[in-house]
Amino acid sequence: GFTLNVLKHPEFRAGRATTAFIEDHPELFEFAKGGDRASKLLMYLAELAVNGRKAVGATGPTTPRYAQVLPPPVDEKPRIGFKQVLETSGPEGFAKAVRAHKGLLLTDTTMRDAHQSLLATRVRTKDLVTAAPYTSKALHNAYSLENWGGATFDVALRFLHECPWARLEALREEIPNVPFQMLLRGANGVGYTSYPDNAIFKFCDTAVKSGMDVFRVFDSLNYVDNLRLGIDAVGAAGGVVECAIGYSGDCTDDNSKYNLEYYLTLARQLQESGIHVLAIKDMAGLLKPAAATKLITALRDEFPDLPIHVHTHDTAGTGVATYLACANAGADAVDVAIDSMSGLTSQPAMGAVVGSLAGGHLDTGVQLDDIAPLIDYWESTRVSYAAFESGQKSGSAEVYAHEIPGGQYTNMLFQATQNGLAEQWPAVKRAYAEANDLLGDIVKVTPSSKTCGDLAQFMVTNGLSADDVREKASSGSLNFPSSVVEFFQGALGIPVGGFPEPLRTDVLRGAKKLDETFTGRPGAELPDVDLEAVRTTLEATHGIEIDDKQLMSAVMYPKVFEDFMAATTEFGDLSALPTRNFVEPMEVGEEVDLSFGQGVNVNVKLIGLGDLDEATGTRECFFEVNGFPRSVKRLDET
Ligand code: 3PY
Ligand code: ZN
Repeated sequence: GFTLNVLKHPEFRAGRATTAFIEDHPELFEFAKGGDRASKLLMYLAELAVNGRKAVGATGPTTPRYAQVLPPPVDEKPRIGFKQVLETSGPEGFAKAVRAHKGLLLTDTTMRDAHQSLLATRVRTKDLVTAAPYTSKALHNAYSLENWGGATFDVALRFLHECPWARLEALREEIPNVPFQMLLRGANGVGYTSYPDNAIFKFCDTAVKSGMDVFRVFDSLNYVDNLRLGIDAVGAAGGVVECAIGYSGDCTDDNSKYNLEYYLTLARQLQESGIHVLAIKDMAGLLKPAAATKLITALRDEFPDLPIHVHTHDTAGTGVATYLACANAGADAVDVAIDSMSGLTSQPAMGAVVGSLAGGHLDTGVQLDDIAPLIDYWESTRVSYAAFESGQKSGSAEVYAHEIPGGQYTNMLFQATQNGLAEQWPAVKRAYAEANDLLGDIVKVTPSSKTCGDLAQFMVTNGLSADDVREKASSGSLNFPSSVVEFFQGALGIPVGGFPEPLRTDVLRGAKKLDETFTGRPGAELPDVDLEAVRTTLEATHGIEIDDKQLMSAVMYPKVFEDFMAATTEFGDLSALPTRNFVEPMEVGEEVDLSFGQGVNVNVKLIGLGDLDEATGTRECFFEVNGFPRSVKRLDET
């Protein structure tokens, strides 16, 4: 560490130091309190300077220098929105108002799925909150803003070193009028595997208390028992239960196991479970316009009072056409992203949907002129996340064959490219389709999509065809990825139509897990977690009071939470750092302005890096802070 020596300050030495000195230089006062925010930030800058970008998990291209284009300030009071309907009439009243609304309603996914699909979920709270006041104005009449859940929870803690709950509360503070929406992985919460039931209940309750409104509940296999657990937990918390059916295959094909009858039967079961809204979750972008017309028309006819909300990804480029078909068939709401964060594996562009329906009976009520500043803001903000762009250049209708979900597609492409296996990418896509066949043609979304992706990579790496896999599995000579073994153990639940045999038995026998299987809902076999015991342990470890939010972070991600606590102890609150400097190590001679709010800015310049100290394994980083020399020692892990 280091300490600022106020006594060495030239003005102080010259005898001019009075209380006014501290008032004129609050940043120095900050620095003088050992363990303060600015000195911790210097430690983060030193970490990047010494060890590169690993703290943030960035491997893509160097971040260009580009100024953020800020949205205009908002000085009027927020207009009344659906959040107020929810507050006064509850989830049922909200559902009624949505059904009664004449135009097509929009959900803006920019703050969750769009950046999960395009930028590896890396968008920071700081950049979300900057857009918040203006978003609250331009989208005052939206169905919701999807801004939480899915992978954002994990990534915030793991890579952004920030608290997901603080994000939720900060956004709520700025946006009082539009409902917030999150993606809940049913019995898997915001994780990758079943949690004890009481953990899911407590998680939903805590989320509602922190400002969450609409919970889109899904299950990776559309397994109704898993879905019901999520439905019950959200219902008990007082949230809007928006239950999603994952869309697979093509419902115009009567011979497919995912035909119209499949969806209608599932929707009936969900309606009986007490949902407020039905969502069609087309996570890969497979729902073509004709199929959309058929599916939504049939659902609308059978469930006249149930709001229908459609989610797609624009992977093939058919998203807007699909949404227009959905709207015309009676869907109430669709998911779009601000144009500069849309398209490809993200959601279709908001402006395209708004423009297409403007002036007609389905007019969205959103004005293109109003969203223009958000398009500029996100276009400029996205530049600072260049290190997380996947490099995908165009959409492709190949998705109808491989069915890779949007977020996973960019993720796998990015990894293949970073690992120097870009030329294997076509083989991975083909293998993904074969892996899906081997697994029995499953619904593929987190975490079942990971199982399928792992099997595909395994096949490509080992040069195995589907037949090879079947043969070698029967002779017990394959060491399958653990996610594949767990899938066959029933750890995700039971897939539509059951498990494929003899592959299931072969895989389980090979892994010596034949007698370690789940028979129904996996979470039903887990004992409740003793939440108060976990809290007590955390309080003892960290020497602080642990609130429900921290408790639920730790229950969802025990190891990641510990790393997060260690990182915040070390680096503190990183929000004063511009995103470029959060991602990119400073170059020698480079300066950065840290803004601590209330006009307090601290200028930091990197002067140089010392030689490796063989004895301690550290390297000294020399900075100038507001012109004064400071140095920090950092363990060199390169
Ligand atoms: C997630 O689970 O994070 C998803 O986005 C699934 O579509
Ligand atoms: Zn999605």
